[in-house]
Amino acid sequence: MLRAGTFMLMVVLLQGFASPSQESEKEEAWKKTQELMERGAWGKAIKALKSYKRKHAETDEEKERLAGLIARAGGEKDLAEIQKKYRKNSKVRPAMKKIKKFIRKFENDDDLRGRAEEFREAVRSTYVAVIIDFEESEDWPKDADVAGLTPETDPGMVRHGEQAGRWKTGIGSKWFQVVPETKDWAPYSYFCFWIYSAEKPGRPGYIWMQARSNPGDYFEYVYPIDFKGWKEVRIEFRGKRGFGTYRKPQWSMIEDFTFSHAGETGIPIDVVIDDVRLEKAVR
Ligand SMILES: [Ca+2]
Repeated sequence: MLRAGTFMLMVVLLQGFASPSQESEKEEAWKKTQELMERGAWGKAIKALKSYKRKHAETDEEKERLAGLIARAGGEKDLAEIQKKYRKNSKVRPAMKKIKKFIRKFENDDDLRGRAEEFREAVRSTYVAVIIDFEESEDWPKDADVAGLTPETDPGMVRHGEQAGRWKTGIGSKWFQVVPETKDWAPYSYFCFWIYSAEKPGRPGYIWMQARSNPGDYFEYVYPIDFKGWKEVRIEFRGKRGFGTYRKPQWSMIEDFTFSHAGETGIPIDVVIDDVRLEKAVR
């Protein structure tokens, strides 16, 4: 009785011992993986997650959950690398290109996408000055209604932020005027915006733009609307095909900026404009 009882006790102990040992190995591996993730050692964390998945994932659900974690850790690693590289070399163009691709890849991950967008805006703010972005938070031109300028909120019709400006002519006045926060345009090289035209007009419509320093002193540019779809306009404002000059305007003291449509052609336009900005020349 004693012997049998001792054996039974040993079996129980062994059984009991074997299972928690595997359990603890699994727990240990998970703990290590978590630590790596918390430390932001994403390269090592990905390896640990893959190994954990291979050795310890039993159910399909668990495998799927781990595959999701591996993909996400990959995103963390990529984002950290993009930011690190930018901090090191301050090269705007490659950073913006990479972050754009990243945002597309992780568009359904609110956290990763959100942080990537924050980084993109921080980089952007080093070389961009907003003239008007047509956001709810902004001061809209006082004469927006009369000019037929209304908020466009369809995400597919917005290039930056949450809103764009839909400009449908033929309602009242032919122009709207923006008073930009940035008055000194001298450090900038480009005047840029996005424009969408629903229809390719038979005869092109025109947008006439005027940057005024003093009353009567202004820069002007005429832009034809002879296309369908989106276009990004980039005008090098001191270039050969840049703004024309009337009297003696100064880039260092721009008071206001006016968009007019059609000029004398009288052709109505229906366009969406967004992300009107100045850009510095950057690497
Ligand atoms: Ca916008």
